[in-house]
Amino acid sequence: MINVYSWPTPNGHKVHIMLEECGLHLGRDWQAIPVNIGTGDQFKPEFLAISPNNKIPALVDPVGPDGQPISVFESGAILLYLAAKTGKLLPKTDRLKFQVLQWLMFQMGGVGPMIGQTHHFRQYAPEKIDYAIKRYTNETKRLYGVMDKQLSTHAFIACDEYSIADIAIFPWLRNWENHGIDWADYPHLKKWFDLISERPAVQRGVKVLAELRRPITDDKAREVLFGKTQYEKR
Ligand SMILES: N[C@@H](CCC(=O)N[C@@H](CS)C(=O)NCC(=O)O)C(=O)O
Repeated sequence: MINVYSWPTPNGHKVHIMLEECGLHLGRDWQAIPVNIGTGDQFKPEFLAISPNNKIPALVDPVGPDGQPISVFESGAILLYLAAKTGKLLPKTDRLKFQVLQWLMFQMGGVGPMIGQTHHFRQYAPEKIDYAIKRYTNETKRLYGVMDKQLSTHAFIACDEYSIADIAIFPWLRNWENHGIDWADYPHLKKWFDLISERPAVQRGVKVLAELRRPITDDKAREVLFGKTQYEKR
């Protein structure tokens, strides 16, 4: 049984969706172990032992590539690990594989971090800082524009095959209402978004642990995620 240490956030959803897309089923092949990032589970020594950056998701597979147990953190690395393990969702030819990898990196280095900041300054920051809201909202709109343009000539984000790049990006756009986005400006991206939303494995994946999610409004969660606890030296 693969253990996924996770929480119902975009980075957690990527892995839940990937497992289901690969034909690995929740309860049979894998289980989700909740790491409540609002109460500080991510700082427990046993979690830090597999995820030293104190972030979900992390995966522990009792049967790694050499038959020995393996743990992997960073959602992009986990998607690559599962693609290698199952032979799915990463094209075999180098040309297509690198197309997918570049869009995966685009998500990991751009879409995730930037939309994360947009969300932070629009939703969570205790003061409304106009400069930060504009800076990250504009950057988010720019990234939506890049994806819209790419999807005007490709069926999926990296190429004409569904891949781990689509799985990495999709969960980050589910919160589009909080990103200052008008879908009318991104028709190709909207079409892709609707198509991915309809996939049964995606629908199963986004439900995993969903009942545990709480809005980050209490002082404890803010302190853990954005205050003293987050920045303690460990
Ligand atoms: N680059 C990391 C980012 C992971 C990440 O930011 N996880 C968030 C939830 S989406 C988290 O665990 N936050 C807890 C914390 O910052 O203490 C990945 O893609 O896995």
